[in-house]
Amino acid sequence: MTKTFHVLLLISIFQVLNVQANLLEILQIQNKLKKSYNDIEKLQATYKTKLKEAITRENENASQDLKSQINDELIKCREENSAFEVLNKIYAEQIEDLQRKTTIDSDAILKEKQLLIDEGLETISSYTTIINEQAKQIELLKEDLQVKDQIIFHLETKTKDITDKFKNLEDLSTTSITETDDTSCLAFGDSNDVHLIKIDDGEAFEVPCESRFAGNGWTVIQRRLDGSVKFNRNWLEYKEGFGNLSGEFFIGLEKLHRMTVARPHELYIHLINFHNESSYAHYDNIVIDGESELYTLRGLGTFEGTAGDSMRDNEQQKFSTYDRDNDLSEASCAVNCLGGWWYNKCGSSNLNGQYTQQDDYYDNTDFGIYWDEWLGPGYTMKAVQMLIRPKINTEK
Ligand SMILES: [Ca+2]
Repeated sequence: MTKTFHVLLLISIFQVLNVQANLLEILQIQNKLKKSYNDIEKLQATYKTKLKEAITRENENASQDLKSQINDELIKCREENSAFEVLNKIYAEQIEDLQRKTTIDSDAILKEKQLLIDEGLETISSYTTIINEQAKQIELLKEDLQVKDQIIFHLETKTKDITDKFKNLEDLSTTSITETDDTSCLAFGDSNDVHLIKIDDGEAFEVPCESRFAGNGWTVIQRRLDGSVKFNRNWLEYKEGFGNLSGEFFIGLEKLHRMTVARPHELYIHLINFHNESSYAHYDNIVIDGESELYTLRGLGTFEGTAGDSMRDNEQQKFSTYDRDNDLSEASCAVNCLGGWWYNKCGSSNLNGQYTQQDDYYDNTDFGIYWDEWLGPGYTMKAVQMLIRPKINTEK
């Protein structure tokens, strides 16, 4: 029994000792754990700091990224912007180009329109000329008709006169008396021959009649054709007339006076230049005074025609020749202009001037056959005819 006890005791003591050892070990472990915990805390703190740092760095990185992103965006924007600028430039150039084109186009269109308008105006003008010409022809035809009526009337009167004369002759049984009733070329109708006319109690005289320019019944009072007759003549020659009735001549101031005083007369001047172009001047009431008035061109009446009114400043002027200076110039126009005319100072016409054989323009000279209003001063005419005719309209 005691042995067992001892054994048991021993075992118990051993067991207590063993527990004590275990407790020690636990304590040691507990210390170790405590230490570990601290370490962990430290580590945690370190990690926290590191984490913070890491987060900050992360943020910086993010902002870096953002910056670079923004930079990228900016670069993109700039690139787009410059692309837009390029496009803008192109568009601006295109707009400018279009504007220029539009201007050019509208200019061209305007020019074309203007051209059309000009052409239209020209056409209208040519039609107007044709219409005027036709109106003139109609007027001339009317005048012709009037002339013919007059001739018929004249012939009827003549027939009656002849009948009467025959009766008288039978009664008187005397020889015939030569007598003319023909007071103007109107009596000879459509004639271009030389006829004898008796305009008043004075002597009958021969005149060339002319029906080719402006109807029937005109008497030629002056004619220039070829320079075959000299026109620079003295007072007496201009008074009496000179030249050849079938060629160049001047009828004479005295006859001109007698004719225009016996009945109202119109004057028709026909001009031809060296290009064979013609024009005319028509005055509806020409009157020439007698010698006591120095054959003053008392009146011309109203002008009408294509040649211009170059004789207007001769109206109311006396006739002058190289030996009779009746003009208003200090010099002698007749001497300077080489002809006889109703010179003023000296005027714009010189139809009795010196004949030239060519189409010459004599600048600053006075002596040619000129009619300033038609071709300008100094141009000489190839041919001229001055015609007069009793006014038909006043013969009522
Ligand atoms: Ca003078």
